[in-house]
Amino acid sequence: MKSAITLSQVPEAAAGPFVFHEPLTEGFASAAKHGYDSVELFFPGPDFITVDEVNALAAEHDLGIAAVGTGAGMVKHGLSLTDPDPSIRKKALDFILQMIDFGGQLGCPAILGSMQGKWGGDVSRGQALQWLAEALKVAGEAAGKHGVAFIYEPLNRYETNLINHLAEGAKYIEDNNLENIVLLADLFHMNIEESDIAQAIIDAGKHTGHVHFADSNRNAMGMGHTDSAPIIAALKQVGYTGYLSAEVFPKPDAQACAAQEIKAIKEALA
Ligand code: LER
Ligand code: MN
Repeated sequence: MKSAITLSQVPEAAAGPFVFHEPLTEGFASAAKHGYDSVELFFPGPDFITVDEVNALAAEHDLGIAAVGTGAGMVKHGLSLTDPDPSIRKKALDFILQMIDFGGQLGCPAILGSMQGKWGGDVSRGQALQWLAEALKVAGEAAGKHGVAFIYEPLNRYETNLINHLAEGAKYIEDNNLENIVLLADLFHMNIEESDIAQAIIDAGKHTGHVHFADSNRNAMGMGHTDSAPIIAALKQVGYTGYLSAEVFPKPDAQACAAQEIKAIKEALA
């Protein structure tokens, strides 16, 4: 398993669970200084910066790119894949496909979190899940052209009412024959929803493709009450070799958070 840390450039997400919000040159330098293997990028959209510029920063600091988020499509542009308005759903999918291409050119997957939306009002749960599956089919194919997967993230109940558990996500992928879609095990969401985080990872088996390594309070691991040992054992048991990514609040400050998280990752993997 490899370490990653989040760099956000989205002003609307200034209070979100991302460690470094300063200009990218500083964020990359800080990630490298703390000894991370890679960065996870949260950008306003696919045109924020060129692929060449990101590759140059990665090469300069000897960092990989773990993944790119798509959440700005929701927090900045109000787009979701399950919006009742078909034109919004189309814009949402277009945004995601552009982020898949952006990430794909960097050799990394894109993540679907908040842009999955919610069901309610005129939209039934079944209808929303059908729209989501149709979009995931297209996204999985588009990602496959770049030789990467597309990452779907079950969220806690306060952020979506679609899929809140890893096992539900695994069943949804299988029932809908979704190819090239992997699940994101965000330990913060799982702490709220799962009865046993490690067992949930074991039950989801091969489907986990990315991990947000957050403690129970969404601070750096070691600052809450999640026991990471059985979770790491479960990830090893299912053959997970991907990233443990610091999608956490920058508390008490970004530098101390980054230091605590890499210490926790190293200890957990030792
Ligand atoms: C995104 O990775 C996530 O975990 C969400 O909680 C952001 O809204
Ligand atoms: Mn997450």
